[in-house]
Amino acid sequence: MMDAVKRVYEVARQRYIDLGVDVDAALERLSGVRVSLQCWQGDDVGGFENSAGLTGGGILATGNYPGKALNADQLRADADVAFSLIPGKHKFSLHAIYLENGGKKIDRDQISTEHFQGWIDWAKLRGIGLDFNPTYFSHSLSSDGFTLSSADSGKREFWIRHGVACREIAEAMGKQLGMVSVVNFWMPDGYKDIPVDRLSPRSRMADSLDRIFSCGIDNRFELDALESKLFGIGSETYVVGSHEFCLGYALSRGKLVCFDAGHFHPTESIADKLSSVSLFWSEFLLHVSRPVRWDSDHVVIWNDDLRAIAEELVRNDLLNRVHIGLDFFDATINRIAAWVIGTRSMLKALLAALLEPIDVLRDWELSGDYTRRLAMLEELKSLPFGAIWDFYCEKNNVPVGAAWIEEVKKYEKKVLSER
Ligand code: RNT
Ligand code: ZN
Repeated sequence: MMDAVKRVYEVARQRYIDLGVDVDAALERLSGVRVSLQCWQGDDVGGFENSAGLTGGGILATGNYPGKALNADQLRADADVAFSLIPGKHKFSLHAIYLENGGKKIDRDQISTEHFQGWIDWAKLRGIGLDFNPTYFSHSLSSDGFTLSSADSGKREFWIRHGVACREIAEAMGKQLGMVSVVNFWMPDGYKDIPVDRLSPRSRMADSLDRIFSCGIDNRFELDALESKLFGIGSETYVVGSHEFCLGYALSRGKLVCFDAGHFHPTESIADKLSSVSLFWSEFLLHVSRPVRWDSDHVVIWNDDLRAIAEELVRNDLLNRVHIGLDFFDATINRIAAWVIGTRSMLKALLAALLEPIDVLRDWELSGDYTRRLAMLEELKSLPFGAIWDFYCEKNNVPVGAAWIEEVKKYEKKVLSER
């Protein structure tokens, strides 16, 4: 261990201990958290079905930074670099379009575990978990903006078959990896302009989901979540899978809800939702993202929004009940760096929350001493957090501080620039 890192750590640790914080326990708890890195940051949500890339669905990756992954081997190699720069053991979240089809066209309702076996073997070797996402966008049968809620029963059946196939694949992943695989259902269905019938699409969507979930899947290995959204590009006025739809559906059917930080009104924070959810759900999923003026999916940074999410998870003891997924796709910067920045930020936010002297803060709140509460929350911000974080990185054999950037740059020069 680098002497300086250790020395500064010891001093910093004492500062936290003086406030009554158990630093060793905080580091121990952090090492048990698995963050799910979204595969789609690696290639701008393109996938390997064909070369068309992301089309439709109301989401958009902007930028043309060179060197994106063009096939599964490249994406795995890139993810390996990211994982080597992030402390701890984590998960990788795949979308159905990241199949390995051996050059043959396999439509979405025909996919099966064999098309993802390469991913499962890779994950197993590295001790990482896999999560899964059906892909309800970038397809000719979703180009009118409707999938599971389509009025066209043929289309709806196709997308139901897709959902069923995805759950079976995820169950196989979970079984082989010995770790539950969360399947997140996000459907872009919606109208650009004012509909006269808001009910029928929602009723068809609920029906389709019921059909998908009626297949017996072992919940020890696979869990389903529903991700709501306020609006998308092209679905500005009406989204079938709104917050209330997803909340009601999930609660009545025993499914998880997924909260994406960019899917609500710009001033609405998902942090405040977590305590309520914790009363009615045993587990839930997050899509940690960073909206900038809209659901822009910027790389997650350690800002107040992220801090608030982490604080709610820690203060309410939810780390064992939350599945933390990341969801951003920035194509203007090195994509591996994007993963590393976002995941390290998420972990930093969690560590900072774990280092709060929460008992004393709670006492002050209960006794009405809001002056002390606010004063302490401000003072905590300038404690020597960085020294604890650096120590954690070093302990986990990943670069301390900005040193990781050089690793990414080396890989960029050697590998990415040759693509
Ligand atoms: C879209 C949703 C969804 C996607 C991914 C690619 O608004 O956030 O989670 O970003 O499935
Ligand atoms: Zn999302």
